[in-house]
Amino acid sequence: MTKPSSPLLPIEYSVEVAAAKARGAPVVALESTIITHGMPYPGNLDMARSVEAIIRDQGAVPATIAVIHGVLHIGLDDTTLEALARTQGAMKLSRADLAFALAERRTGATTVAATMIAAARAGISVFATGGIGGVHRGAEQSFDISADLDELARTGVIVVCAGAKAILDIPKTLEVLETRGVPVVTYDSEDFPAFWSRDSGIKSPLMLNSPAAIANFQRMRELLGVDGGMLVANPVPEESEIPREEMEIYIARALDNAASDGISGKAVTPYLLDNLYHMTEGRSLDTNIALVENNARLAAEIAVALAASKA
Ligand code: PSU
Ligand code: MN
Repeated sequence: MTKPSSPLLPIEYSVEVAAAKARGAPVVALESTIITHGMPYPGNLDMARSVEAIIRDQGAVPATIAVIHGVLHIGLDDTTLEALARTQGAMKLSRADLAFALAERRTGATTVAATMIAAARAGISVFATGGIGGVHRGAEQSFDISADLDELARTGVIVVCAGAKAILDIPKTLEVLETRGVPVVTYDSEDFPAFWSRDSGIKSPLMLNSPAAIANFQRMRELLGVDGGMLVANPVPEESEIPREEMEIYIARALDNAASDGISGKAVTPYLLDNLYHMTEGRSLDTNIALVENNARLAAEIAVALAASKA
């Protein structure tokens, strides 16, 4: 690990990320909530390692982001990555509490929102995840809308995901993104994907079919002075998808369980993902890993294209 780069903010770059930044090489940020709250050990560690390898194979450098004992890490070495994957009880950090974990020297994983903040602070413009948080079903009662959506509206990072998780209300999620001026670009498909399934039944607002075209769109936004993030939705590969109709049955049951167990707030998404994992006997996890790997590849290609367009 390198020395902290700021005497004030406790931020630390991995050797690999610091070197990439110094030579202007493309970097792809990765979140860590998916590791600590999204998947069980050891599948979470396998996933974290394989997405990093995929990004390197594409000629970019991975920067997994997490708070370890009060230090904001931009890039984790393998020992730290493994320790995080085994950690029980890490905080799930978003915009509201990222700084709290630093101030109180806590260990926490970053959600999409917190990873975007950290990536922007570190000068990283592309980020790969599984699925963003969004408007939950029944949000008109619960008011549960992920802070990920607000972050996409305000922070200038391209987030590559496999759509919004199908546990959410996808039409309402797209409505909020439209209201907040977040471009939603589906990669090489007309249909906005639903995480485990390639198609949500809803047309994507925008469509592009090459990393260069996505980089070019981003350049145009910058030239126009339009700030905020961009959402790139990348459908899960066909061979790994679980059909939407099948997934809906499990999701309905998982939502019933969440209601009867009185789950609310930050616990909702991890609870539902864990329920689905058990109901599908691990298939939802295999799909989740496949889609994150697919997103890591596309994010690296976009980062490479962006770096080429700036050269
Ligand atoms: N993608 C996954 N698994 C996850 C997540 C994304 O494949 O667990 C996490 C992300 O960190 C995202 C969070 O920000 O779920 C959304 O949580 P909430 O709905 O509480 O905002
Ligand atoms: Mn929420």
